[in-house]
Amino acid sequence: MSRLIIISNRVSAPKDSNSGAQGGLAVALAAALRENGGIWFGWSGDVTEEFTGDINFQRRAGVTAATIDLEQQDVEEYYNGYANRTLWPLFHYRIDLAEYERGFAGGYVRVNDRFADTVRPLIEPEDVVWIQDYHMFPLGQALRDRGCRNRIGFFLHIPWPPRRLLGTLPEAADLVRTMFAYDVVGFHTEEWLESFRDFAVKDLGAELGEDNTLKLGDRTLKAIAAPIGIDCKEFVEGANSPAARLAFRQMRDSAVGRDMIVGVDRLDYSKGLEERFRGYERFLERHPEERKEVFLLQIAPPSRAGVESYQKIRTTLEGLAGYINGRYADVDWVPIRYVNQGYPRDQLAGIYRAARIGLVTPLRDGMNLVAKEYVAAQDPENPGVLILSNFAGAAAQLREGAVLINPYSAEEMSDAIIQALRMERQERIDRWRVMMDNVEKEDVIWWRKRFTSVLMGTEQETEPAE
Ligand code: GDG
Repeated sequence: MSRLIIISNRVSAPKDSNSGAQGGLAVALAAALRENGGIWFGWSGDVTEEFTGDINFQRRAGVTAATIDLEQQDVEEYYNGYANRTLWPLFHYRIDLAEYERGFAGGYVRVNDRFADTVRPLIEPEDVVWIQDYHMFPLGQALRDRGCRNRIGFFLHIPWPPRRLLGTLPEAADLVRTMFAYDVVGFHTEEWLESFRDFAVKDLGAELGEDNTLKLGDRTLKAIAAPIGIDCKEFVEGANSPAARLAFRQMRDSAVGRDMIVGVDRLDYSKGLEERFRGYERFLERHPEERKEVFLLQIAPPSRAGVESYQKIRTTLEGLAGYINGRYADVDWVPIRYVNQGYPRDQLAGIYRAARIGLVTPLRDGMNLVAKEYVAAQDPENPGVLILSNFAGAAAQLREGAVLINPYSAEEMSDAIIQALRMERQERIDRWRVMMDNVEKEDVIWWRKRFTSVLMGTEQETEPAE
């Protein structure tokens, strides 16, 4: 079996797989690397005065991590800049927030070149290179320019925007052209894949071949949909661990007979938290009889604090939670418990399990692993209900069992909450079963194998469920 060289912005190989708030990507990739062997390469998260290209190797929880430090200017232009102030908002359909600065674009290319220069000597001829996410679009081309002839794949963890939206990015054509350096490009859903294909064909003149291939000049790539999953087995075990049981009991005790609705999201405007609070407020307004019967626990660990729009969303949410609580709270009841910190995964699993409703309502999300974790954590005899945004990638797989909503509509959210609260146990079990079947089958190992088998050319087509 070939070694995997995984390259992503940050190497978040866990120091201890059960600590703190980890991104979905981190959890998924550490599991993949433990299976295959190889190296995970990326930025350390540290800043150095002058870039040296020195690599720091560490063995962490069964994964070899190789990291480099970047300069402050790199962090501003590449990470806070192009990645998180240009690409992230644009790819989440927020052109109103996207900033198109030449300095950001230049910094982005410079850092990708730095990655290429430092990782290139680590790549052996038989290795398969797998590049992750929107921070690294041009890295494949930069490696080719340095003589790398290995199989190189790229996976995008966020949505791919429709063609005319992407067209607002000044470097759009160049960015997509460089992606033809990859052998395989993966997306979570058919929808993101189609938008990519649309741009490649209509704006670049790529030719659509058989078997999902696209040809541009002398390069041919294969573009596939491979929805990411969670480590379901591990998560179910976690949900039954002593820490989870304790968290479950504490939550139930503190709920004093009330139904809990839970939301767990990185604090990010794409997660639709403002709309969620407004939808929940509409529910409180419409259903006074339910007011003291429920509460919303929103866990939202802060992220990307160096980007202004994230500071703004934080302030907005604090104001909104305060306003809703001020308007509806009583001496013995608070409608929203809004928490800005992360919890260990096992504890989180216990919290999911104690919740009668999982409220996952992003305005746009590549996949959304919280939806799957919520499903995996449920008690099969008495599961809760997942309310899921139609605009999360996860909706393509979980649509049969979840209560799907348009997150922009406070009315739909309010109706869905009442529907979930009143849902009979048997319907909850039936809905949960279909979702759990998918979460179990299309888990993170399935995802990794689906992508790497196509990349290594050893695939036995396992199409994702529609
Ligand atoms: C990107 C894409 C795609 C959150 N709070 C705590 C905590 N978390 C964990 C969750 C989950 C992860 O963070 C979040 O994953 P998501 O998938 O929901 O979202 P992003 O971070 O935006 O991830 C997304 C993903 O990449 C993978 O491709 O699904 O669409 O945006 O695992 O549990 N974990 C702990 N404590 C917390 O308080 N331990």
